[in-house]
Amino acid sequence: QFQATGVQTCFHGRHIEPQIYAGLDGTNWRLRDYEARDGYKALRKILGEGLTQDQVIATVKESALRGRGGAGFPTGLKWSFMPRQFPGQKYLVCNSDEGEPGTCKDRDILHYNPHIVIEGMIIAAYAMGISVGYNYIHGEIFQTYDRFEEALEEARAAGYLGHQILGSNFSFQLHAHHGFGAYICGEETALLESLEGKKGQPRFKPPFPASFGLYGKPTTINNTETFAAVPWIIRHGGQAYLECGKPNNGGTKIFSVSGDVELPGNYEVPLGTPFSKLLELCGGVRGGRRLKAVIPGGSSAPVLPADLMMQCTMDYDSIAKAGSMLGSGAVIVMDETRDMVESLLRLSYFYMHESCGQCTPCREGTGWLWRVIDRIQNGHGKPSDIDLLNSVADNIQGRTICALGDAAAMPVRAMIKHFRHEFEAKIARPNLPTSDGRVPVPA
Ligand code: L3W
Ligand code: SF4
Repeated sequence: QFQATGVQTCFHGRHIEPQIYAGLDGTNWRLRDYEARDGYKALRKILGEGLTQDQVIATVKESALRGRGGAGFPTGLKWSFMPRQFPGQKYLVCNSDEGEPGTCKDRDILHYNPHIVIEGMIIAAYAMGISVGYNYIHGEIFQTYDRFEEALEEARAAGYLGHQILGSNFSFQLHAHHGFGAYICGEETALLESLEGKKGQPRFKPPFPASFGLYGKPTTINNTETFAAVPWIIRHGGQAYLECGKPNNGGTKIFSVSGDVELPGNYEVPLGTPFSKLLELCGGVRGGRRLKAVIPGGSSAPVLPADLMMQCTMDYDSIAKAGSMLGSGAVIVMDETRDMVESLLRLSYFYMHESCGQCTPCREGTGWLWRVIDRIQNGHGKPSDIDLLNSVADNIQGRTICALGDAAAMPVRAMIKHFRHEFEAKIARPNLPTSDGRVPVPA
């Protein structure tokens, strides 16, 4: 059902062209098609005009591009962390291990427009003086992986990748690496461990990958969509990109809209677009029902009730102010028929299943959360269970090696904060039918 939808949006009184999805129909992904859409012109501009590393990084800083993988960290700032005069090997890594429930944008970028990621990575490597890069692609997408390998071959054959790119003194080797489908390998340090051939478990941070990354060497890791934004920024300038969005939130963003909407799909719109406008683009709530709640940034982001969400614009600052996160941009829409306890049960199962088991609060706590929610959902809940859930969440959040622990705890606290009455109702009337019509049999 999902379509790559480059939405042309009138915003701030101006038309904003989609920058990543423009003109894509699923067949025009090859090098010649990409070149016809101004592909590799940004790289040619840099090499032809002899732009310095500092100039490229300054342009990216000016654009206010923020990491599209979930954290929203300023990209230009991250690039400036890379030590210039480091005597050994430095690495560039693209995190295409998209696994966040609700998120399906990176696989579509790679599938519909692989060269835009390759060009973005070449420019990043140039800016940071890096000669080797990897794209770590989620293990459950096979056709897309093969297509990316083909695109790499095309770029090598055309002289965009490899030794002395386009006759310059700049060389960059880029390789694809297929993961194995574990959610935790999308965490940047687990990804590095996996890339090194080890079990994919997160490392303590600091040290950050910028100083101790792949094989212990300085490494810059960015999300697929982040790299895909770079060629447009270089061609049009940092200021133009910034102006597409809003201050501190430059450019367009791809939102994977799923759940109870008429037209689920990937929508590229300017950051700062009102949520109501995005909902309208998706055909509105399915079946003309009323909106109940939205998870605005992938399953790790706290849920927001409809009235709060309708006041938000789709950007990092507005969603954070409302008490959630823009995250990776997966917008999960829930209509009035959704059972919030049941939805939380599904989410908590995911985090229990995907915990790498390295730290006790996450390994044990995610299982506790799931079991307590399961008993409430299935008619065995006790009045004290709601406080127990909050207490377990408190004992996970901020006490683990990586953000998966927080991601498991935050949705629980938010669901209870906004929909406590639904938990209380299930506990008070344990034989309330579930959404599939089943009547739980209490103990
Ligand atoms: C050097 C410093 N580098 C921070 C770097 C750091 C990283 C980036 C952001 O989690 C979130 C998480 C998920 N010196 C630095 C520094 N850095 N300080 O900046 O770091 P951080 O720790 O804020 O975030 P993170 O560990 O990258 C990402 C949320 O995203 N999320 C995840 C979605 C999952 C996908 C997917 O499936 N692919 O996108 C969704 O909301 O919960 O909070 O590079 O090294 N002083
Ligand atoms: Fe592993 Fe969970 Fe600890 Fe992250 S928080 S390192 S997933 S056990």
